[in-house]
Amino acid sequence: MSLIVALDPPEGVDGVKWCINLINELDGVPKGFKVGLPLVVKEGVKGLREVASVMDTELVIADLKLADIGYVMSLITKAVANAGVNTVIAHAFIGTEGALSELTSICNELGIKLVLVAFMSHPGAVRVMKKVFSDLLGIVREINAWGVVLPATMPDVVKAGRKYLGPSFKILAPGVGAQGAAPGDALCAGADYEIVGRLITKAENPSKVALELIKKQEERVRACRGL
Ligand code: NUP
Repeated sequence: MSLIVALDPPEGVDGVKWCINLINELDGVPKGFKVGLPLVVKEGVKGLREVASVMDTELVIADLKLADIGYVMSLITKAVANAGVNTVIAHAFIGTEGALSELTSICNELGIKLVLVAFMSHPGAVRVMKKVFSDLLGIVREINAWGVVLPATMPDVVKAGRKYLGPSFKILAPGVGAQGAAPGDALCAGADYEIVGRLITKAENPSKVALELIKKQEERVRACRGL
């Protein structure tokens, strides 16, 4: 199972109800769910707790893209861990001393998986992130993060990341569907999971679309591995 569903409630809905409906609808289909600021800003940590409590998946991810001093990131991480999250996403560019080293310690203490963003999926990410990509991967390796975010929209970047990091880091690749990447391309390039939001959450029949997507991932992976 290589699908993580991103739950970003749109404007004008009850964010908690919207997420819970989708979680129930997608029961047993994805490997994990990812929520972020669109839910937490709207509904608070209380809302996050309600949503996390109905997730029955291995991965319950808070994508807050933390990018602050260690002390502040620790406060936030403790709050979301208390709300039932088991994985947090932070930016790699903030560096280790005073930031990611402290966050790593807190995550280890709390049993939280840490995922670092080393390259984003939107076109504008190239301008800066391309220049510092190997430094960011170096940070991921140095702090021994559980995983890294690399763009499904740029399979070559995923491939380069896998080559640099080797097999022991998880690669999570957003950008499939609404941002244009095809299902399975990032998996073929070395990703472990593809993160998919709107293609599924805005569908009339989300579970049907999610199951079709998984089928497409499997077909694509079989083809690229020559199976
Ligand atoms: O580089 C990134 N790109 C990206 O889209 C890093 C991310 N974490 N994401 C997240 O993936 C984004 O915040 C959203 O929750 C999800 C993609 O959603 P969609 O474009 O499939 O709707």
